[in-house]
Amino acid sequence: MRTQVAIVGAGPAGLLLSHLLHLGGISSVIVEARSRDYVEHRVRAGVLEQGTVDTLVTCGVGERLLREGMVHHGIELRFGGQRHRIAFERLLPGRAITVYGQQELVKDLIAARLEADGQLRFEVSDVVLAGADTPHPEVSFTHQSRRVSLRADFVAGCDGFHGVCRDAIPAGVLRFFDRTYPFGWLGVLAEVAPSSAELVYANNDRGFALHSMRSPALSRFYLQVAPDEQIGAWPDERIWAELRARLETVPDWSLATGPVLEKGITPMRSFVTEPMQFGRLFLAGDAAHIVPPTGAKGLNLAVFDVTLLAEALGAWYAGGDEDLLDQYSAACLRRVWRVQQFSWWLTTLLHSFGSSDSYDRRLQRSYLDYVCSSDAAATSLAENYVGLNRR
Ligand code: FAS
Ligand code: PHB
Repeated sequence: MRTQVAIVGAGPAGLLLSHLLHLGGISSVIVEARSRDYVEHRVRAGVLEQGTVDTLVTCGVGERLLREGMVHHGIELRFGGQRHRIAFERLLPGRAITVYGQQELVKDLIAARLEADGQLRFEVSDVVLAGADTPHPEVSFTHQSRRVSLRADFVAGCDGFHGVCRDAIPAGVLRFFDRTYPFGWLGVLAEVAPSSAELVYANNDRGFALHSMRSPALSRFYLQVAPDEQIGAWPDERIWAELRARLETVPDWSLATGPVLEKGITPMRSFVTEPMQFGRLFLAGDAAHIVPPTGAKGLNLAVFDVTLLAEALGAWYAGGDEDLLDQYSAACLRRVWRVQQFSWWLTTLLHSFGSSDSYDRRLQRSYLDYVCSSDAAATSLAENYVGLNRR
């Protein structure tokens, strides 16, 4: 097979990149390890920054997002028996977030690619990259029991944290920066109407809890749990009891419960690869960086990366301009590190790190009181949360 850009991974990064390249008249082939059904039903992120929504609408895949996405103009912080709303519309007029499940975005992107006769190969195995540092890189893989060699001008590594592209770069080229956290997140998808109109971030002595949602009939919750927690230790009854203990801490508010449709535990880590490129191989999204999901940034950062990569590849094909390709990694990393710092900071502010009577706990409470009493502090949180401007 021959294409202009070989893309490994059909998550948000790979799919959006392929769509953006198509709009620019550039051919691509996506190879994905999982089935189409699996990637379209993998429950993950839920919050889109303003800039992400603008990008998706502008490139023609935002129609259902605009119809079904829930636009929110604030979030609630809940701690010490009080609740405080961070009002985006007052602090940042015109800026908002949209709640829309990542799997819905994946469905929209796959539909758009297939409608445009996009080349997607699902359920591939044994993906191997060769020649990344030559003008003719190659991705070989097995699909439907046949070994295929895909030759391309460029390879986009959009295969997530556990993919193969990052490891295809020779040892000694990359530097890794990482941080692990002494807890994980237990995520729950439940068939129950949200008990809050907006997201609720709860800092509680028992641990962090988040009330999010997916639709007027579907709620999404997260509980801070031990890093080695097993989902088998969390029957539904225990999940609801713990969510109530951490969220029903303010007057006149109770949590509605319903059937649990899906539950799972996600490890928490911060991770950055520098640089994000090697020869004709470019890493984007989780293949290059991971943030703790507290700030709802992972998906949005993936969109930012591929927007820059599509622009850079477009300039190269249009006239051989290599500047944007050469600057890709540095341009992405400026935003990656801003998002890394915000995600680490919000995680550190909201999670319990052991004793509820410690110096760190007092620092958390002091900053939470400050965010709730200072527009300057609240605006800083808000502008990072809704997403800084796209450059
Ligand atoms: P993805 O991981 O989405 O996609 C990579 C794709 O590559 C996958 O489909 C994978 O099957 C495929 N792949 C991997 N290896 C391959 C190989 N060798 N060959 C071919 N294909 C291969 N972010 C938030 O903002 N909020 C959240 O609440 C949140 N929750 C998360 C929960 C979990 C369990 C995980 C793992 C991540 C979560 N994230 C969350 C982050 C997540 O949303 C990512 O940021 C987002 O999926 C990034 O998209 P991609 O970079 O496309 O990577
Ligand atoms: C989600 O709805 O999945 C979600 C929302 C906000 C976050 C993290 C996850 O900070």
